[in-house]
Amino acid sequence: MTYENIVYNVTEGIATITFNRPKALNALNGALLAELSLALDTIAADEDIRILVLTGAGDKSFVAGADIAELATFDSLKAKSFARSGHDIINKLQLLPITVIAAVNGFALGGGTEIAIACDFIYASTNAKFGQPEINLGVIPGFGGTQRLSRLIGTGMAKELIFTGKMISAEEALQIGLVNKVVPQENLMEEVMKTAGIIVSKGKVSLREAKQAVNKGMNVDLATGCGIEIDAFALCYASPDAKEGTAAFLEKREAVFKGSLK
Ligand code: CO8
Repeated sequence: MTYENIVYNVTEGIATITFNRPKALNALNGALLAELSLALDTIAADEDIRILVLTGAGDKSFVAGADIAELATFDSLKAKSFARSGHDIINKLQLLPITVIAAVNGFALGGGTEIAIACDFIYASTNAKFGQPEINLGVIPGFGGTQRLSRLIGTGMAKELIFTGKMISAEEALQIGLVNKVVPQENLMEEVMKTAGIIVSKGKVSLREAKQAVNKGMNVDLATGCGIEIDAFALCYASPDAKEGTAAFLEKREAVFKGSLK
């Protein structure tokens, strides 16, 4: 399948998906979501891909939400199936065993914020704007915003954003812990790739286990979460990377991690 609504690239183990409907500020229509889903399947099946970066085409928008022209045609049943398929795709994104970084280069509204917060972390350009404006359309977030946003920034902040529908700047998003870093737009991909370059040299298994331990631990009590960590720590020793990492330290050399996820 050729992609028309996203651009998909892989360079040296780093995949990039660029949402590519700049005339509609990269709004998510059904065709784009189907392509995103397919690209995520391709990435999940390719062990050579170590990192995924998501960004938007153009200099104005990451993703300006679901396509409102499509939303306008929904009835209740269609809304449910659309929201469910959106959740399936965003869960697929969150469950990837590799690191996923959102490079938010402009508007990340509605489904745009919801995609970004399903990534492992977000870097934003100074012109980025975040928000859950669904309330202005007479609906609510439908791609996980009521759940992931409150887990990430707390219920009070999440409710204020969802109830008011207001947009916040990248600086405000930094202050509330929604994004990790804010940089001028021309430096955004360079900064993301710098961090990706550090992560790409680590072991695949330890990265997967660290990601899963944090993600699963978010939804359980502390004791259960610590149990998840104990199992994940032990599982790291199923990979040769644990031997390599410790030996490299003791031999005063750089570790070369070659462990496989399969
Ligand atoms: N859908 C469709 N088209 C869009 C969207 C969108 N979300 N956003 C922008 N566009 C289009 C505009 O219609 C316009 O098209 P045209 O040039 O043909 O008129 C073009 O993009 C440029 O937009 P503007 O002229 O409006 O650009 P501005 O710089 O003036 O404004 C904004 C930029 C502030 C981003 C403005 O476009 C805007 O408010 N967009 C809508 C943002 C929004 O409300 N997003 C949330 C959508 S709802 C959602 O995401 C829910 C997800 C889960 C749904 C599950 C439910 C079942």
